[in-house]
Amino acid sequence: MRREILAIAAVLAGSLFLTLCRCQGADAKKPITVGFSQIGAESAWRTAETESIRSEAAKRAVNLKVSDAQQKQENQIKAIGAFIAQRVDAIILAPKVEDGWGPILKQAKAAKIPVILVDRGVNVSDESLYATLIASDFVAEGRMAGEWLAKRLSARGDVVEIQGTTGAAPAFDRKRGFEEALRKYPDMKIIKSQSGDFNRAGGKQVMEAFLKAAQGSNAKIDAVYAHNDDMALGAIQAIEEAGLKPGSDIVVVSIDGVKGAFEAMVAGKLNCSVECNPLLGPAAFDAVETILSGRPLPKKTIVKDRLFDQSTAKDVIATRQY
Ligand code: GYE
Repeated sequence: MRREILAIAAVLAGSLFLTLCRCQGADAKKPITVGFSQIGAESAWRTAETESIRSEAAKRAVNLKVSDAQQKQENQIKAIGAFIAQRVDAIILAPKVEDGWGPILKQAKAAKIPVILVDRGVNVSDESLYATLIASDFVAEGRMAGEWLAKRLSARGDVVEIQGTTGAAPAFDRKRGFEEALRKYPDMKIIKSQSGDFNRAGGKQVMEAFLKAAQGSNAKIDAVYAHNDDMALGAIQAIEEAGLKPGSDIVVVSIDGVKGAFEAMVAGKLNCSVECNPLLGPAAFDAVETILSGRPLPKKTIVKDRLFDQSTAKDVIATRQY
C-alpha cells in the first residue's frame, strides 16, 4: 500500500514538473530574427557600425542575418526581398542613397515587417513605410565643420570639398550645412567640390586632382573639407606626396571622429574632426523591441555629436571606442 502511494506521488510529481517546464517554455521569450542590410565596408565608421549591431544582437540573443551589399543599392533591395521571404521579425536598413526605396519598403509594410533605418535617411512620399530613423544631424555636422574652419582661417580662404557618396543623405546634408556656415563669411569660398565616395582611395584621388589643378593655375588651396575621416586621411597622403604639409600648409577638417582621425590630429596632420557616432546597435535593438511589443516610437532619434580638434585630441584619444 505504502509502495503504491509512493509510486502515485512520484507520477504526480513528474507530471507537475513537466507542466511547469511547458509553461515556462511558453513564457520564455522566443528569440527574434532580424535582417540587417548594410551598405558595405567603405570606412572605419561603417565597420564600427556593423560591429555595434552585431555585438548588440549577440548580447540580446537576437538571431541576426547580416547582408553586405558591397556598395550596391540593388543588392540592398535584393537582401530586403530575401528577408521578407524569410519572414524575419524586423529589418534594420542602412540605406546607401536616399532615393529608390518606395517599392521594396511597400513590400515590407504589406508583409507587416517593420523597417528601422539606421544612420542614413530615405526619400519616400509615405513616411509610414519605415518605423523610425536613428541618425546624426548631418546638416549640423557640416555647419560645425564650417564654423570651426572659418575661425581657424580668420574668415578668409579658398576651400576644396571632398564629398561623400553621391545621392547619400550625409553627402547632401554635410554639404548643405557647411555651405550654410560659410555664407556668413564672404571671403571664404569653395573653389572645387567632388565626390570621393566616402573611402580613403577616393579621397586621395580627388585631392591629387585638386592639387594638380591648383598647381596648373597657380592657385593656393587653404583648406580641405572632407565629408568623412577616411577621405581626409586619403587627402592627407596626397598632400604629403605633393611635398606639402597637411595640417599647416593646408588645413584639413572632416567628420566622423574615428581612431585614425584622432591619431592624425595628435600627429598634427588633421586639424579637426566632427564626431558622428556609429555605435547604433543599442538604439537600433531598443527600437526593434519597442515596435515588436506594440509600443509607440518617435519617427526620428537624433544622435548627439561633438567636435574635436588638435587642442583636445590628445586628452581623449585613449577613451575613444571606435
Ligand atoms: O560618415 C561615413 C560612412 O552614413 C554617417 O557613411 C554615415 C557615413 C559616415 O561611410 O564614414
